[in-house]
Amino acid sequence: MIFMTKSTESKSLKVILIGDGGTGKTSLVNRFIHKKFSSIYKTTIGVDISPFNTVTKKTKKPIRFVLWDMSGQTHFKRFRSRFYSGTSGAIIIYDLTNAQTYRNVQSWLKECTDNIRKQIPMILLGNKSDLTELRVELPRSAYPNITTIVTSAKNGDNVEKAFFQLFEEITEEQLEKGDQPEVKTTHISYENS
Ligand SMILES: Nc1nc2c(ncn2[C@@H]2O[C@H](COP(=O)(O)OP(=O)(O)O)[C@@H](O)[C@H]2O)c(=O)[nH]1
Ligand SMILES: [Mg+2]
Repeated sequence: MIFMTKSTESKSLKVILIGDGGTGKTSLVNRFIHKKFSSIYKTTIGVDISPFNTVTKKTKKPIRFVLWDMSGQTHFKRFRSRFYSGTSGAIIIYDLTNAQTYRNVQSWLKECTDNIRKQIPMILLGNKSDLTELRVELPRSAYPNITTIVTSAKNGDNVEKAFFQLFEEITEEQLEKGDQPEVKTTHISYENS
């Protein structure tokens, strides 16, 4: 389902899901929101936006989170900067059976810092833990500064735990403000000649 949230609506917090195509971003959102799983692989075109209301321990009142699930195949730069704009938290996903998706976490992290330019809560998910036979050896703690959780969108292992781990890391200040639309400013400097 694709629809837009208007900035005039009540405060909401944007959480993005990023990572290589095929790692399970769409499946994780499906598991978390609809409690189901499908093995039919549909490439996400553009972005799927799923609003979700929950109460966090910090706020004790309902908060509206909006999950943004982007296609890994979307290469347009302008689209991407809009995708990242106003993000309060990020979930980065790799596939436990595919070492390249783990190495690529590095470039996803870089894309985040390049586009967001402020510290936001982030979490790293190693997905497809149900495929124990296919799991590959990965360099441990390649990303030491980010909490890593092993999940399965297929059987649901750790999925709720992972999303809530991130929701709880959202700060009071972020909750207070909600999404802040990006303000574009032009800097003009004058030089004395
Ligand atoms: N076995 C298994 N397959 C998964 C899991 N998560 C996703 N998949 C499968 O991996 C493929 C890609 O998943 P998808 O959610 O579309 O990935 P996305 O491109 O990152 O959105 C699909 O065939 C899914 O059914 C999982 O936890 N376990
Ligand atoms: Mg997808």
